[in-house]
Amino acid sequence: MSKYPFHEIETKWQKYWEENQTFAVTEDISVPPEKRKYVLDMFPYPSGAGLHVGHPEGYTATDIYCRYLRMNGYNVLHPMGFDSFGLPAENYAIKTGTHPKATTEKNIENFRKQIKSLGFCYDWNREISTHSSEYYRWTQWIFLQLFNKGLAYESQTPINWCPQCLTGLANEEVKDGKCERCGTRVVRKNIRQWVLKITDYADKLLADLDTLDWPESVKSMQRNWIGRSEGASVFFKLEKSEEKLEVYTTRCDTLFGATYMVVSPEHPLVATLTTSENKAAVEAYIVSSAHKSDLERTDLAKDKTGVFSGSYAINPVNGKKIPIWIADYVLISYGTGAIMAVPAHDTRDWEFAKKFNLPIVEVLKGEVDVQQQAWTEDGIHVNSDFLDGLDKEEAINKMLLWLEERKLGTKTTNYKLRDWIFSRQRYWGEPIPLIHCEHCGIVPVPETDLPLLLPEVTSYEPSGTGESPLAKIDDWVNTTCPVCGGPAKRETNTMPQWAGSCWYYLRYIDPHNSERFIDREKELYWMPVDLYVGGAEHAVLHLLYARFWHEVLFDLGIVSTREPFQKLVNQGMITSFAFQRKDKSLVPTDMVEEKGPDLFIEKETGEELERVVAKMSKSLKNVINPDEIITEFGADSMRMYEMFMGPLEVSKPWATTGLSGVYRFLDRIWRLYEDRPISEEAPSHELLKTLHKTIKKVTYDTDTLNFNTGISQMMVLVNELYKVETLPRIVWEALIKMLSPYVPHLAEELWEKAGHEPSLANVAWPTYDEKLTIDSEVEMVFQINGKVRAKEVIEKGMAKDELLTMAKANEKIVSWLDGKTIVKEIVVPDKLVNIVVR
Ligand code: ANZ
Ligand code: ZN
Repeated sequence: MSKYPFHEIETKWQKYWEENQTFAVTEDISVPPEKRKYVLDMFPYPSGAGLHVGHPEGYTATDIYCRYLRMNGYNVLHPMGFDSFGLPAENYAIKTGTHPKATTEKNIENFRKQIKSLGFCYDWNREISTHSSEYYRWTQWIFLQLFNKGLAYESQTPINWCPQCLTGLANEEVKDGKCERCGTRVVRKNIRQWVLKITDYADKLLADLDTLDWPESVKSMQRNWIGRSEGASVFFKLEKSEEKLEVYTTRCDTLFGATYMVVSPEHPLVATLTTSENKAAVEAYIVSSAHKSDLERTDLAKDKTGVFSGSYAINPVNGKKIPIWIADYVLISYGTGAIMAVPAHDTRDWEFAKKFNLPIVEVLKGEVDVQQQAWTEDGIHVNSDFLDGLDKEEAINKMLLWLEERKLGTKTTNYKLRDWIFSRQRYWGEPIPLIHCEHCGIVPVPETDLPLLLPEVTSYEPSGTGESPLAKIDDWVNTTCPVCGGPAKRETNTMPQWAGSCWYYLRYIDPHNSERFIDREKELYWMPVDLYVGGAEHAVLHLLYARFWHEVLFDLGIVSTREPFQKLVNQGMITSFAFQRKDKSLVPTDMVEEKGPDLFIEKETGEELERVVAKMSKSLKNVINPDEIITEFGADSMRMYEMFMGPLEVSKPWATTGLSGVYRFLDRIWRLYEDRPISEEAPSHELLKTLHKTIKKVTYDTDTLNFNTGISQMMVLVNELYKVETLPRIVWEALIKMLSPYVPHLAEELWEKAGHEPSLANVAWPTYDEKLTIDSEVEMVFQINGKVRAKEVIEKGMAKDELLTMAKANEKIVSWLDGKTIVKEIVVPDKLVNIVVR
C-alpha cells in the first residue's frame, strides 16, 4: 500500500501558490460591495517558542472560510502579520545583550515559515510588523491625532512599581502582587505617565456593543469592564474645617443609615483630616496599604483594616456627627475615593463596623437582625424620616430631589473604566512623538518628521529613575523645539504593546502607502472586518482598545465605520491530556505507560493514573509542536484534524489517535484515486443523492463555521465511493472541490490529476439540487382511533384521497374496519391517516 505522498504534494502546491500569486488580492471595483469580505486573524506575537497548536486552529478556520468564499465568487482580503513590539524580546535583551530587533526578526522568520508550511491563503504582500518603522510611523501619527484632540494627557498616576528593578510595571507584569521579573513585592508609586482618555468614549463603547455580532460573553465582559453605574455625589460638611467631603453612592436613599465615613489612604484630604494624636497611626497605615493590590484590598474574604482619622463629618440629612475613618477597602481610583458607610446594608461596611465597634442603623426593613448580619436586599424604608414607607426607586428619586434642592448632592454617573495608562518606561516600543519645551510646553513632533525612530542603545536596562533606557541617550533626548527653536527635550517613554495592535487591521488594507496611513477608497472598499477570529483572552484589553481608537478615527473622519470588527468568533482552547495520581499531582507524559484502553500506569511506581484534561505545559511534557505534526502527518492532516476535533468555539484536548484517524481518511481519499479510474458515466441514483446531500451539508457547515460536522459528511461520501468500481467524474470532482478549503494541497493535486489546469482556488463551489437531497420515500402510519395499526412505505407527496384509498385497502386496516362505522377521516400527507370508527 503506497503511502499518500503528502510531503511532496504540500511542498509543490505551496510553491505554486507563491510563484503564481494565487492569493494576492486587489480592490477590484467590478466586484459589488456585498461580494467583498474582510476576514481577519489575531496576529501572533512572534515569541521564541514558535507557533503553538492554538495558532493553527483559528488560522485554519479563517483559511477554510476564505477559500470557500473565493469559490463562491467573493473578493476576499485575508492578511497576516506580526505583533512584534513586546516584553519578552526586551527581557531577553536585558539578559543577553542581543538587540530586541535581531531576536524579533529571527522569530518572525521562523513564524512566517511555520505559518506558510500550513498552506494558508494569506496575501503575503500585505504582511506587516508593528516594530518596523514604516508601520510605527503611523502608530505615532495616530497618537498625535489623539493628542491633538485632547485625548492624551500627562498625569502623575499611581502605578505598580518594583522597588528592586526600579521600574514601573504594567498590570499584566504583576503576578500575585509580585514583580514578574524578580519576585519582589510591588508597591504603588506615583510616576509621570501618558494616559489616553478612553473614559470619554465609555458611553459610545457601551452603546455600540449592541450593534456587533459578537459572543454574548465578550460583550458582557466589556460591559462589566466599562462598568457604568448610576448614583449620586453627596457632599458632607466637616465638623472642623471648611472643606467638604464628597462621596459617591448608588444608594443615597440609605443616608439615614450612614453612621461613619471612610476615605481611602491616598485621598488628598487625609492630611487635613488626621489629627495630631492620630498622625503616627495613620502614617503607618498608609505605608502598609501601599503594598497591597486593588484586588487584595477589595477582597471580600480579607479581614478589614483601617484607622480613625480623629475627625468628624456631619450627616446632611439628620445633622449627626459621624467619624471619618481611613481604610483601604475604599479605592482612590473609583468614585471620589470616599464613601458614606451604611453598615446595616452593605457587607463590607458591616464587617468594618463590627470590627471597630461602629453603630449599625437599619433603614431598610429586611428579614434579618442587622446587628447580626447585613441586609443587602431591597426593603421598605424605616428610620428614614421623609423616606419612610417608600421602596428603593421612590426613595432614591425623593432623596435626589431633596439633596439637589439644598445643593448637598447631584445625580452622577460613574464608570469602572479608567483612563488608559499608555506609557512604558521601556525600550522596545514606539517612542512617543512629543517634545517638552520650557517655553512652549508639550509640543508634538511635526508629522513630516515621523517616524521618530527608536534610537540604538547600549543597555536595555531601565534607568533606575523610572524612565526608559532612552532617557540615557543625551544626544537623542536633547533636541530643539519645533515651535520656538529653543532647546527642548524629547519624551522618553514608549508606547505599550497594545498600540500597534489597535489599528493593524487598517494597515493591511493599504500596507505600503507612504503618503497616508490608509487610502480612503480602499478603506471604504474593505471595512469593516466581516469576521475576526481569535482567542477569548483578548475579550477586554485588545478588543476594547482597538474599538476605542477606531471610534476616535471615525470621529476624525478618517475611517467610515464606527466599529472595526462586525463579527467576532473566539476559538476554544486546545488542551491536552495529562495523567493524575491519586493525590491529584500530575505525572509528565513521558513517565506514563498506556497498558490498555483507559489504563495508564506510572512507569516508576506502577501506580494507576487517571487521564484528565489540562493545559499544555512544558513541565508535563505534553506540548504539541506543529512542526513535528506537519513532518509526520502533513499540513493537510494537521489542518483537518484541528477542525475535526470539535466545534470551533469549544475547548478540546489534543489526541494523537484522532490525528491519525484524519490522516487515514486522507490516505483513503488518495487510494480512491490510485485504485479507481475516473469514469464519465452517470453515478447511480443512490450515489447521486448522497452527493447532493453532502454538498448541501458541507455548504451550510462551511458557511457557518461548523467544520467538524462538514468533515463527517464528507467521510460519508468517501465511504459510498468505496462501494463503486469507478469514480463517476461529477461525484469525484465535487468531492475534490468540497475538500479544497479543508485540505487544499491534496485537493489541488487531485484536481490536476483529474485533468485540470491549476488552481482550484477560484473554481466555482459545487451546487446541489434540493430535490435530490430529500428522501423521496416516507413511512406512512395508518391509525384506527389514534392507535397505530399498520405502516407502509410510500412515494413522497401523494394526494390526500390517494392516501385514504391506500389505507382502506391495507389488509390490517380492513380487518379493523370490519363491522364498524366510520365517523371521521384525518389525513396528514407524508405522515399519517387516522380513521375514527364507532
Ligand atoms: C452607600 C451604600 C449603601 C452603598 C448600600 C452600597 C450599598 P458600584 O455599584 O460598583 O458603582 N463605593 C463608592 N466608591 C467606592 C470606592 N472608591 N471604593 C470602594 N467602594 C466604593 O458601587 C458603588 C457603591 O460602592 C457606592 O454606594 C459605595 O457604597 C461604594 F446599602 O454607598 B454605596
Ligand atoms: Zn518651544
